[in-house]
Amino acid sequence: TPGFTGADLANIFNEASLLTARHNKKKISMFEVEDAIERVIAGPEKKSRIIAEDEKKIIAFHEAGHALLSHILPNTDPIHKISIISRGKALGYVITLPEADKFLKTRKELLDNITQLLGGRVSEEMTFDDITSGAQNDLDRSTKLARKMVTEFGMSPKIGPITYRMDEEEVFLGKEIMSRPHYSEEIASEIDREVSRIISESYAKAKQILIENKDALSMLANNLMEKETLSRDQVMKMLINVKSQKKPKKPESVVKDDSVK
Ligand code: NHX
Ligand code: ZN
Repeated sequence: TPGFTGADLANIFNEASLLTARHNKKKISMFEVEDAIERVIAGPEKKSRIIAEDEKKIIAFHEAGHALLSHILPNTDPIHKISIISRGKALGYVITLPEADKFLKTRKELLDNITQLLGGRVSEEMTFDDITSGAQNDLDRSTKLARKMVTEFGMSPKIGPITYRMDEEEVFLGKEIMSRPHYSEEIASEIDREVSRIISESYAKAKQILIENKDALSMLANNLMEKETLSRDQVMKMLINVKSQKKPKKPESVVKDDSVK
């Protein structure tokens, strides 16, 4: 659970103990902990939601799009699980988890993250003659990331290493609704154009990769329709012939013991 806070972990074990009691068991096992982790990340499972076969196909292709990009792109976290069983607000989801605690995100990681988020919509667009409202959360998250890269992380070559944020105090007081931003209309348009450029370039990249791997996309989606959830190992086996752009993993680095002087 790298990246989780202490509160997340407390929440997970609270959920796990409730699930254990519900299963009439006396000891929490990894089964309950796994389930609790997913509940905390994505909300409770909603098995009662009945999904028609044609929608199930859309959901499967959408999730397969995200998953295939996570597998291929060089700077994304590895896949933990893919599911088309509803959880919380989502009809389907891909969980990716970092391999270790990380405090920084590089420009390449942010761009690949945006590309992966757009992969669900791209897969829908490629596969069906239409697109759905379901991608709204993905679009929201990718747009927010792109805007942060431009206005907070100084990662747009056009805008440069400058931040364009609302005053912390004004945001805190909820005044940003009325107050004007502290920059000109020209800058505002330039920011909007940069955000739009990042999104359209990432979308094109996602599309190119998924078109090049159309067969793997269908294979993954069909497997998902059949099995409904796929674990990391199952995904790895299925995509063994799909070349990933990730660097091969280095052997475990030796942890230095700072208690030894
Ligand atoms: C609805 N939900 O609202 C239905 C129930 C495109 C296959 N009519 O992107 O489930 O359409 O990769 C947090 C998390 C809204 C807040 C997810 C707010 C999802 C989820 C809309 C899959 N998986 N979309 C996804 C999805 C939807 C939604 C959210 C949220 C779909 C997509 C929700
Ligand atoms: Zn999605």
